[in-house]
Amino acid sequence: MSPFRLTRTLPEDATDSALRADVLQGLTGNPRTLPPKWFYDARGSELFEEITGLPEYYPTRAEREILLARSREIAEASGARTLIELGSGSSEKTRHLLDALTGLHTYVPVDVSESALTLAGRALAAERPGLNVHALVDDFTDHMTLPGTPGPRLVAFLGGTIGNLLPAERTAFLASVRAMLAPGDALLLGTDLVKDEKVLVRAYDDAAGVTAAFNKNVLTVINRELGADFDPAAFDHVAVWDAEHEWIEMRLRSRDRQTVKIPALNLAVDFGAGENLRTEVSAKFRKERVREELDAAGLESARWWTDEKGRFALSLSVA
Ligand code: AVJ
Repeated sequence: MSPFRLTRTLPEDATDSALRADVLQGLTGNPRTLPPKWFYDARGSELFEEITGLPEYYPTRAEREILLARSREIAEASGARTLIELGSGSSEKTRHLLDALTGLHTYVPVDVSESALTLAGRALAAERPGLNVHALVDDFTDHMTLPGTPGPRLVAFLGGTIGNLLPAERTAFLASVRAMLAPGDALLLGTDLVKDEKVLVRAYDDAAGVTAAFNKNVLTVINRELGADFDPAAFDHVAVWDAEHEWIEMRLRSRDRQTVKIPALNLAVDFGAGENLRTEVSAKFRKERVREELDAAGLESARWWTDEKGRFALSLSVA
């Protein structure tokens, strides 16, 4: 049994005040929006796990294929003694990387979900004698404080979650990652790639309706946390491809005119019939754009791998 430590940088009530601020800002704006991070309560995380196994949702399988084939190369290129994983969740895909990183001293999973970190972190520490697991409860889109661990460091941001950030947020995020790195450290980034529109839309609007349930779950979160009276059945799940921005947009479309009350915010929100609430942007990338954005952040692209079908990419860039 190796050491397992958990540090909470995020104050206990940060989640609550951030949710209030996000809901207030997002539902009073035009168009109405909600940030995707609020999908992931226990039920939402369960639904996302289910999504990753759907026939239409290829990104998880494509990324796993790359990790399986390339973990050794990634390990050799980075020589990492510390692996920091942003948005680690269940740490499931990371196992291939952990197996390949033979000189690894410390694994730092970072997530806003303390329960996911404790579960995954304890299991890993038990399985891997000699590996220090130092979990961090933190919001990696804010400024992060990392424990002092030996370099070289490898920061992994997998799953294509960078696509949830809007372009300006992405620029700020990459700059903050760059600021955590010393010369010789590296970033391993997972990005979903631009492809046929039908394939993309199906991945976000599956036949079994799991993504629809995942999308509507954010309303349940707001009902529970802020005492709101959203009726999930009064909204339709919508997934559209925005060709100009090259992103998938998930929306909840109000079926009829309705007013939703949010007592904790002293707010009543009117929705017109057919009015959209944007709940997620999932940007898709091209190789040149990934390279440009990394470059602009002061990260030099070193390697680029895709799955056999060219649907998803992992890139390794160095500080
Ligand atoms: C977890 C952000 C990578 O954007 O594909 C899955 C979330 N949303 N189906 C994605 C998601 C709808 C997913 N990420």
